[in-house]
Amino acid sequence: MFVEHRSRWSNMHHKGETIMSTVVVTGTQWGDEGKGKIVDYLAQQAETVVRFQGGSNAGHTVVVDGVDYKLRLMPSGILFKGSHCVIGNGVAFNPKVMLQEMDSLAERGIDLSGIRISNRAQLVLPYHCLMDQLADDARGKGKVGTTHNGIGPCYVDRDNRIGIRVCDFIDKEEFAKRLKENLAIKNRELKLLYDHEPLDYEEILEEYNGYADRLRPYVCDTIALLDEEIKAGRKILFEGAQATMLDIDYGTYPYVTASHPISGGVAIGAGVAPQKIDKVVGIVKAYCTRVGEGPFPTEQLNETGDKLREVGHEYGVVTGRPRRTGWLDACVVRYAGILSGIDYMAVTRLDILDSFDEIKMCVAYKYKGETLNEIPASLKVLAEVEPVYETFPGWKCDISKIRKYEDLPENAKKYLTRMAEVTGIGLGIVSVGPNRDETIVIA
Ligand code: 2SA
Ligand code: GDP
Ligand code: MG
Repeated sequence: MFVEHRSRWSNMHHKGETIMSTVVVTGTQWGDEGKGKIVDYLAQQAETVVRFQGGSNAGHTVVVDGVDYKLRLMPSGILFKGSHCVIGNGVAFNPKVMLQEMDSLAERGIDLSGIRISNRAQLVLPYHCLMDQLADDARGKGKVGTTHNGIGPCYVDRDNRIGIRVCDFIDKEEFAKRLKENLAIKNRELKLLYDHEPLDYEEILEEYNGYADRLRPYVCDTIALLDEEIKAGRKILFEGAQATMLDIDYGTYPYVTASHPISGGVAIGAGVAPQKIDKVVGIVKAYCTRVGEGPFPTEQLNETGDKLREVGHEYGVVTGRPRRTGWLDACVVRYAGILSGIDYMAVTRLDILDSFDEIKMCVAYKYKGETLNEIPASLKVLAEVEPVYETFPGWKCDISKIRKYEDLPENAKKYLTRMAEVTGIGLGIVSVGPNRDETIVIA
C-alpha cells in the first residue's frame, strides 16, 4: 500500500526534528479540484494563507457547518480569526472584486483585520476585463473560454511594462498620471481593434480612488512580511488557484490561464525562495473536470459525463458555466507530481462516485499504436490520444460519514491505492464531502 504518513501538519517532519512551516497547495488537473476545501482544512493549523497567482478568475468554495463561502481573491484562510491572509505580488489584483468580497464577508461577521495586500501586485482595471472578453470572443472557434476577469490582459501589461501596481494605485498623483497614459493607449486599441467607444478617464479615476482609500490600510511589503514570518517559524500555507494543466507554460497551451499555478509559482508570485518550501500537497479530484476550451482526453460526452456533472453539481463558481466532465487521468496527476514536487495527494470528491457501478482511470495514452507515458506538448497529438483505461468496480454506498481510512469500502481503497501507484504520489488526505469535517486524514 503506497500511502504516506505525513498528512497532518503537526506530523510533518523535515530534516530531523523541524516541524514543517511552509506548505503549498496546488491543483493537479484543470482546476476546481476542491483546493478551497483543503486549504481551509489545513488552515486550521496555519497562521498565514497566501495567494500567489491568478486573481478573481478563481472560485474557491469553503463550507463550514453547512454554510458556503465562495472566495475569488480572498485566501481561504479568512475564516480563521487572527490568520494573516496575504495577496502576493504575483496576483492580478482586482480592487473592486476584493472590496465586494470583503463587504460580503464582513456582513457575515468575518474578521478582516488579517488581510495584507502586496504593494507590488498588478492592478486589474476595467479595460482589462473588457479587452479579455472582446479578444477572446474575436478568436471565434479558437477562443480559450476565459472567465473575462481581465487576467491575461493584466499580465500582458505587466510584461509589456505598462502595468499599474498596487503601490502606484494607492499613490493618488501617480495613479492619476499612470491611468491617463494607459487609458489613452487602451482607448486607441479599443477603437482600432474592436470599434468600441472609449472608457471615461474621470469616471474610472474617481471610482478607483475610492477603492484605494478603502484598501490603503491593508497594503504592505508582503515580501518582508513573509520573510519575517518564515524566520519566526510561523506556519504558512500557499494557496494555488487554477491548476497544473492551466499553467501558462506547462498546461495545455494555448488553452491555459496566464499565470503559474504549479508550486514553483510561489517563488515568483510570493517572493519566497524555493528552498523555503517544506511540503507540497497536490489536490486531486477523484474524477476530472475542465471548464473552458481545449483538449481533455478522458472527457465523457455521454451519460456518464452528464451523471458526473449532475451528481457533482459541476458548474463554474465565477461564471456558472457547466463544467466538462470525465474520468480521472492519472497521467495528468503524475505530470503534476513531477512539476510541483508533490509530497502527497489530497483526493477530493470521492463521495461523488458513490453511486457508480464502475469507475475508470486513465493510466497511459495510445497514439498511433504507441503507448505514451508523458503528456505530449503538441495539442494536436493530445487531442488525438486514446486513453488506456483500467476499470474498477464501484462501492455503491454512502461514504460521506466515514472518518477513518480503514473504514472505507474495499473497492474505494483499491481505487485509491492504484491511483497512488500510477501517479507515484502518496496519499495523505481523502475528502468525502464539502464540509470541513468530512475529511479523512491518513494517520
Ligand atoms: P482566465 O480567465 O484567463 O484565467 O481563463 C483561462 C482558462 O483558465 C480557466 N480557468 C478556470 N478553470 C477552472 N476554474 C476556474 N475558476 C472558476 C471556478 C471558473 C468559472 O472555480 O469554477 O467560474 O467558470 C478557472 N479560472 C480560469 C478558464 O476556464 C480558461 O480555460
Ligand atoms: P477549487 O476551485 O479547487 O477550490 O474548487 P471549487 O470550489 O471550484 O469546486 C469544488 C467543489 O467541490 C466545491 O463546491 C466544494 O465545496 C466541493 N467539495 C470539495 N471537496 C469535496 C468533497 O470531498 N465532496 C464533495 N461532495 N464536495 C466537495
Ligand atoms: Mg474553482
